[in-house]
Amino acid sequence: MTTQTTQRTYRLEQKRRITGEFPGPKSAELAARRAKVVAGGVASSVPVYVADADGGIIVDVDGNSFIDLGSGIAVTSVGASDPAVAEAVREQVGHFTHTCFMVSPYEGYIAVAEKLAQLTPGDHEKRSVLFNSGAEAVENAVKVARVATGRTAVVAFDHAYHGRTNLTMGLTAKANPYKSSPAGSFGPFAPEIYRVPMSYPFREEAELKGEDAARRAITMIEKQIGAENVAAILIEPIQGEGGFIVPAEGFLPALAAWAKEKGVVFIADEVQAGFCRTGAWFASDHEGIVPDIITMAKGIAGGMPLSAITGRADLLDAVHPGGLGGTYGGNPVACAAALAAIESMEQQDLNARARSIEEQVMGRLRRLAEELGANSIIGEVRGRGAMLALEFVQAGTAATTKEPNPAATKAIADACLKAGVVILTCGTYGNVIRLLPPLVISDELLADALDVLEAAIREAA
Ligand code: PLZ
Repeated sequence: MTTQTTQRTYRLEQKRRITGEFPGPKSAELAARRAKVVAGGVASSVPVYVADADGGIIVDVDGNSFIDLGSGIAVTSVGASDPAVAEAVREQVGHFTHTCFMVSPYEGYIAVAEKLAQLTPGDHEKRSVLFNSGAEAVENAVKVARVATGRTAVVAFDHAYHGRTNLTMGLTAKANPYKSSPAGSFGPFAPEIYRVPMSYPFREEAELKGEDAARRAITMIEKQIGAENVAAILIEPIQGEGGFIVPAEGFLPALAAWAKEKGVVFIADEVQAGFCRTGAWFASDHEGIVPDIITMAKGIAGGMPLSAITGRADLLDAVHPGGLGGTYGGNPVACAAALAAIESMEQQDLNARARSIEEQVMGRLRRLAEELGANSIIGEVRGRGAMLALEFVQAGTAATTKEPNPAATKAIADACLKAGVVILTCGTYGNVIRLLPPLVISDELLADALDVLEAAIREAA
């Protein structure tokens, strides 16, 4: 297979460089200022403060250059300062920054909706609404499903992450830190949310087929809720915060078919997996799923805050005029950024680029896992496109109890950071390292980051 490299030129030198100690003096000064005014509930993964970012590089205020394997949690797929996005933003702010689409509308919003109708799965008639965050998109998908069906129950899955607002906290599976901790709870949570098991191939007792995992969930729904009461099932086609869990083949199609048969709205939360991340426009595309409603955010607008729901016209149009909206939803600057970011994705064929990243990373990590052997701390290497992960277990348990190893996971992420690679963890058990590089990262920089990661894993193993 050919290896697709990026043809772009970068504004910042694409090289990892740690100049002495970090956090350096300027980051330390900002940390001290922060401690006096920023709430402790907001945590940051790295102790350095950003001065600039471009391509696969983040430069801190003390002049250290880190390789970015997080993309600000899967946002800056086109890079953190894509020239086309930057230019579109500059152009738009020179005209108007805001009028509110609900007061005096503008073309950018419509152009984004046209693009979404074209890119999302299925060639049926579609409608879109734009918002600001992923959580807001999920909330609104549920609002639409409830009005359109006249039903109230919403089904979510184990290991799911859908946001931090009240409804989306309820939809999220993991208690600490999202819903509560020993310090207290953010509840009470919204009612009429039901949780069913996910297909998590690595952690199924026996090799459970996708259809069987779907049957397990469906049986539970029918028994405990009753299909006729279910407004929507909401699922991340590849789970993000929960651990980059790719369900067994056949799981998603079986759920979607059941939903269709029962008049249940099938909502795919593609906030993290969408927009070229998995080597396709949407993760739903890999199994030919056509969701009734799809939620999007993150990668959509090259770093500007924008989210969207796109779905069947009959569902979206069931809501009364004035029922959906918000002051900032579909902000004109964010819309201009989205149109530019999507054009960059098309022009640079970032779907192909994500598949090339998968080949390079998977090849190396699978070789490493094989070399370290079946009794090592690497439980599984998985993912699609540039949404890849390693799940770590206690040595010797990969084939049996698969005992999670959050300590090794943290040690590896810390070692990577020390060497100048920003890497994120995730997972219900905190034992997954996820790789989410900007899709415009160069092959050389990616290889350098993998050298660092590989050394850190060997050290921890
Ligand atoms: N749905 C699938 O991944 C956001 C959040 C990290 P917002 N994921 C990263 C954190 O600790 O807050 C996400 C997601 C999926 C919804 C959301 C929510 O998107 O833009 O953060 O609201």
